[in-house]
This record gives sequence, C-alpha cells and structure tokens, in this order.
Amino acid sequence: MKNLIVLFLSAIVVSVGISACKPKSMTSAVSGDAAAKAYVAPGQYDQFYNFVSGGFSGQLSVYGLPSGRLLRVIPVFSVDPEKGWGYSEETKPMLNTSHGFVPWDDLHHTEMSQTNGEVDGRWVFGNANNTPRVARVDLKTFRTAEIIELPNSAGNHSSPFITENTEYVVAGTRFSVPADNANGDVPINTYKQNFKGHLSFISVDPTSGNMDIAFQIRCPGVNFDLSHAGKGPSHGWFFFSCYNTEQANTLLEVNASQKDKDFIMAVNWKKAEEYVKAGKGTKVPVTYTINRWDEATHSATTTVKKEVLVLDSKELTDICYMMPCPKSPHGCDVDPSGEYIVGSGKLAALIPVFSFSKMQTAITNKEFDGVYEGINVIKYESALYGEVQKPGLGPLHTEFDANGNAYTSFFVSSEVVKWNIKDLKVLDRVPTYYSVGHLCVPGGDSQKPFGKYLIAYNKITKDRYLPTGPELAQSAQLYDISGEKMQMILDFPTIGEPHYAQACPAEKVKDLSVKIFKIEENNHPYATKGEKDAKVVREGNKVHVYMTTIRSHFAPDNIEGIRLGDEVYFHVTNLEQDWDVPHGFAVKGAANAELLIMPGETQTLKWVPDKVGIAPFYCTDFCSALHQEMQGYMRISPANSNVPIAFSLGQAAPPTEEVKM
Ligand code: K7E
Ligand code: CUA
Repeated sequence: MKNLIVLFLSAIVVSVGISACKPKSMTSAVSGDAAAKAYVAPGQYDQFYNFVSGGFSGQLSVYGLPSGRLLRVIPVFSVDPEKGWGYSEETKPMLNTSHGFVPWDDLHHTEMSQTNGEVDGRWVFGNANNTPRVARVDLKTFRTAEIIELPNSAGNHSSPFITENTEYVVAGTRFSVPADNANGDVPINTYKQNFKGHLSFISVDPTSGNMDIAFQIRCPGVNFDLSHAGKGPSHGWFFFSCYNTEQANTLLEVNASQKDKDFIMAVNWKKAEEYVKAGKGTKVPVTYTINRWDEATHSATTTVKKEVLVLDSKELTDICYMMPCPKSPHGCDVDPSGEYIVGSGKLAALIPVFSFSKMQTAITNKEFDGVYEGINVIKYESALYGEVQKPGLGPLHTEFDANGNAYTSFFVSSEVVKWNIKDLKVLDRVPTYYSVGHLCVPGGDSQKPFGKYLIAYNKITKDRYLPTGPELAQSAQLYDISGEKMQMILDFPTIGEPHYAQACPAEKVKDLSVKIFKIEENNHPYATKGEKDAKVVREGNKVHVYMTTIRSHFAPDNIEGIRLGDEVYFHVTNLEQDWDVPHGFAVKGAANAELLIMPGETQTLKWVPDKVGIAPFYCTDFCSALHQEMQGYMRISPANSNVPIAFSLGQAAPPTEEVKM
C-alpha cells in the first residue's frame, strides 16, 4: 500500500490536479456526543470484537469496539517473544515452509468463517503476502491453529477470502511467476511466455477446520490483487481483481497503467469442482507445508506435501471469464445480496458496479468482446449494472451495511463515501485522517452485516497523535453509521499497518473462549502432571528437564550436573487450573525468548549453555504476591566434569566438590 502513495502522487495528483489530500476542517470533525458513543465504562465489555490485520508486523490484533481498546495481539506469521511463538520447540514447526523456518510475513487480510453466509465466530483466516501462506486462527483459544503454504504462488495478496459455508478459502497470486515445476531460470523479460498466475482453492474441513489445497487454477500471468466470493445467487463464483494485464515486468507504475481497463475475473468454482470430479486437471509435482497445532499435545507438526492438482483456464474455457474494469482495479467486493460486484480502480474517478445476473445472461448469449490469453472477455456494458459517478478519487475498498448501502474508501481524496447500491447515488461523505485503505463493517462482507459501526484503517497519521520519532502509528477511525450521516467518534492507533479487518458481535465468540487446558487431557509426550514426577534425565548430551510450575515455585528449582556441550530441554508444565494464571520461564544467557505457559499446558525451551558457572532461571509473568520468589538455579560444569545429574526442590543442594573455573 505504501507504494501506492508514490503511484498516486505521480499518476493522479499530477494528471487530475489535486493539490492536497488533507480534508478541510480537520480539527472540528468530531462533534459533541462522540465521546459518549465510544465510551465503554471501566469494567464493561465491548459490543464487538475487531480482528485487524497487522500488515508488516505479520500478526493479527484484536480490539474491542466501540472503545478501540487493544485486547490481544495474536502471533501468526511472525515470531513473538512475548508469547514464545516461534521460540518454543512446540511452536517452531508452525513457521516451517518449503524454504525452511520463516519467522516473518506481511499479513494483509483477515476473514472470519461463515455458516449459511453469516459470520459464525469459529475461525479467523489471515494471508501471508510474502512467502505465500494462509493461517487459520481458532477463536476458542485466540491462537493460530494452522498454516498452509501455497505452491506456484508469490505474493499471496488476493487471499484469504471465503465462501458462504467456508467450503473454500481462496488464495490468488499477486506476482505471477513460472510454475514451481517449470524451469524458472529464464530471462525476466520472458514474462509473457513463462509467467503464470495460479489461484489456490483451499478446502476447509467443516468440523476440524483442517485445510488442504483442493485444486489450483492456472491463469494468465497478471497480478491478482483482491477477491471476494459470490453469495446467495452468486454462490459458486469467485471474483478477482486483476491489474498489470499489460504483463509488464518492469516499472509497473507506468507500464501496468497503460490500459484503460483491466479486469475482474469471474471464476465458476462449482464448474471447476465438476471438472475435478470428472478427473480433469494435472497432478503437478510441488513442495508445500501444512503446519497444524494440536491442543491435546500442545505441539505443532509439519506435513510436507508433494503434489497439487492444477486445472488450466486455457483448456477448460467455461471456468473463468474476464469483466473489463476501469483503471487498475484493487478492491473487488460483493454486496450482501450477492447480485452486485463492486470494482474499485485505483486510478479511476468512478465506481463500476457489475450485475451477477447480467453477467450470467452475457455468458449464455456469448456477449464477448474478444479473448484475453484464452479467457473470454465479457462486454463491459453487458455485465455492468451501472457506475457511481464522481464518488471521489482513488477508490480502494467497499463494505456494506444491512440497509442496501455501500461504503467506499478513497485513498487519494482521504474520505469514506456512502452510496446506495440500487440507485448508485452518493448519500454522504466524511473525511479520514489520512489516506484510508480498507474499511470494515461488522459482518460487512457476509450476507448479514451487523452494521452500526464502520472502521477506516488509515496509512498516515501526521498531526493525529503525539510525535514518536520518524514513524507514527497507523490509525483506525471509528464511525457511527446507525444514522443517515456517518459520524466519526474515535481514533485509535494500530499494531503494524492495518489492511483488511473483520468484526463480529462479542456474543459469537466470548462464551466459547477456552479458559484453561485440562491437565488430565494434556497428552504432551514430556508433560509432568504432578510435582512428584518432576525429574531431570540425561540422554547422551541431551538433558531433559521435566519441570512443573505452580504459584510460586518451579519443581525442581536446583539442578546440577549439566555440562558444556549439553543441549538442555526444559519441558515446563503449568499445573495451574485457574483462568489467566500463566507462568513464564526464562534462563540467563539463553539465545531464545521466554516461554509463556498457559494453565494445564506444556511448553519446551531449548537452551545450550555456553559458560561454566551458575545460571538462574525465573518466572517472567507476575503470578502472585510471591512471583519474585519464583526462581531457581542451575549449575553448569565443564564438558569433562563428572558432576552427576541432581535435582531438588526445598532442600539444600546435594553436597559436591567446589567448582574449579
Ligand atoms: Cu488495499 Cu494489501 Cu487489501 Cu492494504 S491492500 S489497503
Ligand atoms: Cu509464576 Cu510469576
């Protein structure tokens, strides 16, 4: 998105003649009763959960609405020392890919699972934009439960959009690249011949949520930018915005803006399913990983897959259709009725609204305007319902309320514009501060929006917050949309750069939230279910510490007999069975983050001692009045030492000879 700023400055500000994007009257935008509308009294709960993408932080953050209070940062694609995510032995496999361990990514879009077209509060999906992956977060635990990698892809941007019963999560490649099994060692300027765009259809098991790639569709080499599934009458279809239909491989800001219209590609995935059932498509050798978290063993495992089924859009010509869409389309949004598809051209000065039923008629009557790379192009007028005239500059994304209204963000003119889907008339506009990207209405991309609020996720916050050096926090702004006019009621900073977000009523999630893990159901192979079972076991140069925690001590808390050259694994089981009593675990000098172990859970810290002497360890999470007493010592002896393994709690350490340094 930041690149877009450059693009707009060069392409729009110059050509259209906008002098500034700061709206007028910026200090007086918040009116009298705003504070009361966003106020949630101490001790009261918020009405909505808001799941916000963290952009280049790789994480997902959870806010309460309308207060804007940050409730949690959920680690997804990036390591998070606060929670030991990617540092404990159990969580490390969650970040495995065909490239090995990848500790970071760029999360742009969140999407909540749906049942019968309604947000169901079970899972939130997120996309990795750099090393293509899709994650599923379980809302019972607010933890990432699964991450699947996407072969034949690069820059997984048009993702993770879902169908109305969460049958599929879709993932379209932003960068087209040579397929993984093709020779990729080709000149970059052979883009047109060698680069392909793959769309992945990820199936989701309705009970477990487990994901796998059902099939991919091979498409022309263009940039697939955004997507949304059809719903209601258009269920069975997906819509993808495409840019760079010029197929440029350099200086895209100029070369990919040549054509007056790019495309929204309509994909008939029910048809694709039929072809799969009929045995069409080719099994292509690839390598991708599926990483799953198991709440019974409190551990992740990685499965490596070696094959994917690919359908070719050039051969199966009734799966994909192109609809011309003005000026480098970005957002591609489907209204709650499923009839209207809104395209947002980043460089356009109008918003085209396509009609699903007209599109169907056009396909039946073959109202085509040529063929693009083997894909039929539907005549613009044949699929068009109408255009919103003079809505603003640089439309990006559209969300919907339950009353037939659409809300579109305008990056260049920094505003949100409300318009009526039926008559395409602009009803209201409000400024954002500044340069808005995505919008979110609770349930706003389902068949049943909850309305009430609209959140704008902004890129630039100059003069909104106290200065914090060269970089300022990105910002979300909350609008009350319950009346005819939108009213801004709150600013709140966000973690990382927010792109898409989802929100749902608190009731859908809060009562299912897990409070503890039952210790008797802990199937971790190194679990220690009582203090009496705590022990230290040497296996060659590996030392396994079976440790327990309970307020306010570790068992054992004195350990001797560890030698240089050992690898020490602390398998720490938290014996607590009360809500919100995690214990932490950290060792001096460990090249690692802490562990943060939830009640009933076991987590493992690997430590390779590098110095002879005494290394203390302690609990990092304030757990009781005697938290500061929650500590212990380890004695590390030279590699050739014969100090035996010894461990204890509540007794003087066994007598030993003095250590010679
Ligand atoms: Cu518009 Cu990556 Cu969805 Cu950002 S994207 S805003
Ligand atoms: Cu346990 Cu602090």
